[in-house]
Amino acid sequence: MNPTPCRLIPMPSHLLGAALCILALATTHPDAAAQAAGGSHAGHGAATPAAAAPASAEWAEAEVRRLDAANGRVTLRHGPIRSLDMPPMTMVFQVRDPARLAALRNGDRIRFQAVAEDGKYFLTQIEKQP
Ligand SMILES: [Cu+2]
Repeated sequence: MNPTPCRLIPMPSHLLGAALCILALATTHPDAAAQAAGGSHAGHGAATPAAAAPASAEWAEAEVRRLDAANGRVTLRHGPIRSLDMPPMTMVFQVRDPARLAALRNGDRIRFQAVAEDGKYFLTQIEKQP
C-alpha cells in the first residue's frame, strides 16, 4: 500500500496534481537520468584550462561583507584586481580550505590574491589588515 508521491502533495486542483505526477515520472525515468549523467560527463573533460595563474600574482584589497564558512565562501567588497582584470565590486569568492575563513569577521579589512577557475573565483592568499 505505497501511496505515490503525487498523492502526498496537497493540490487545490486535480488537474494540476496530475500534471505534476507526469512531470515527476518524466524526470525520474532511467533514460532521462542517463542522459543527464552523460551530459555532465561531456562537459567535465572540457573544463580546467591549463593553470593560468600569473607568476607574479598581485595583492588586492577588500572588506569582508559576508562569511559562509560552512560552504567555504566569502563575499568581499574588493578593490581592483589587476591579475584578473577586474574592477572594484562586491562578489563571492571560494576558498579550498574553509578553515582559512575561521579568523575572519564581517567588516574585516583584508588583502588577498585570487585566481579564476571553472568560472569561479578562488582566494589563494588571505591576510588580515590592521
Ligand atoms: Cu570582482
